Amino acid sequence: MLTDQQIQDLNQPLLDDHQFRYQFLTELLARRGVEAPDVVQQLVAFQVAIPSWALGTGGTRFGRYPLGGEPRSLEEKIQDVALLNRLNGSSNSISLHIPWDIPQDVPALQQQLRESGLTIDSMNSNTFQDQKNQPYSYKFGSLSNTETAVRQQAIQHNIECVEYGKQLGAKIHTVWLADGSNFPGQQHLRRAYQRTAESLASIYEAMPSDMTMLIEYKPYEPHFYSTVIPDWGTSYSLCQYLGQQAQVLVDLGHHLPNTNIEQIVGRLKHFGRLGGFHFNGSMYGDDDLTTGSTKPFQLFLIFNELVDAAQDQTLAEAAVAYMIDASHNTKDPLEDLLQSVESILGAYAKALLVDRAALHEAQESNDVVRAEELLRDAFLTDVRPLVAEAYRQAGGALSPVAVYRAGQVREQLIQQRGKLSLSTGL
Ligand code: PSV
Ligand code: MN
Repeated sequence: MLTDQQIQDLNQPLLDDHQFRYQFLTELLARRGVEAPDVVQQLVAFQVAIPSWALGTGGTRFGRYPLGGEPRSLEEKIQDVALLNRLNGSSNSISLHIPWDIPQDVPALQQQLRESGLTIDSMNSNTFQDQKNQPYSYKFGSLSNTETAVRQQAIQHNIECVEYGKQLGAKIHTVWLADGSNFPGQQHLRRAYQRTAESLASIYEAMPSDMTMLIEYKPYEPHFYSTVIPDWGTSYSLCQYLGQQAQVLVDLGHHLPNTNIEQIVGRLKHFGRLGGFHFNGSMYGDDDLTTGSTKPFQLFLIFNELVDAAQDQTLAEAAVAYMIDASHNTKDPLEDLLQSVESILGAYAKALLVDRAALHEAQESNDVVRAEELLRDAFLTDVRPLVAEAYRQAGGALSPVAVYRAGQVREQLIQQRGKLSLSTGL
């Protein structure tokens, strides 16, 4: 499957054009006082984790149209992420969802990860589905359930994930709760929150001191009247209750239309509570579209906040774990993931071009037009040569999707794994 040499060979016909465009942009940016190689270096260092559940074809409740060659095991999922990482050099870790990805042979898995140059990013618990042979149902909630036994089962499941995480070297345990209600009066809203906080505290206590708990929020789905953790404020309050090892996770698709997500990012950075990010594209809700496909300007504004905070000496340095969280119903999942990473790197590159000193001056003097133009100027710059150069310097493909297609990867995967192979996930 696509050797490094093949990737380099497939780069050859694109190299001349790339060098011309990169050189031109380098000169253009130098006139503005921006060193292109510095930006490229930051792009090379930027890594976004791939979730194990995004490697197969996703579906909706109406149907699923698998395209074949999906990974049939955790080992094959790791192979797919390793391939993505060889193509773009930007995806050096994988997130696992338990029980979809229960490791069977931990030492063998560790070896495979080492050989592939990958690490485990986060462990994700699943109390949004009932599993076979599970004594209690999550129909009426998990960590917030009215029944102690159900809550205990959900807590135990989370602690099991923490244990797998410890074995595999994961430093993050992510909790997304589907808990909520469908009808007014169904759930006592305050008591459901209180039970959730107490359950989370039991999980928090089981974490080692170098592990972070990320608490993800989402306004609706699967419940349509109330969700126990619907917004960043609720996640933030739970983090405050739990302690320093708890952080808020922002999933781009988990906001109602027109929510100012960049402002949420700024607030959480201010409080030192932004711990993680799930990237995807959204038009209406949790749509799972390719990152940057519908609202590229919003993605840029989010990165603008992240870069601004990273460069602010008054803020404590705090790592943010970046991950893609999408389901691919229409496209080849691997192509979709390559496109997503490219959009993310592009938005990051543009945010790095913003003249922060000038922006600060414009903001302080209330020069609205100048401030907006400074952002537009960065956003409208074609940064694709910078992203391609970052891929090249990381030993990857100048155009990952083109090389993936030219190397006939999907065809080979179908041949190896079959037309009907199915991956675990949603
Ligand atoms: C829920 O919609 C979510 O965003 C959570 O991160 C889950 O872990 C993931 O999607 C997969 O269901
Ligand atoms: Mn998510």
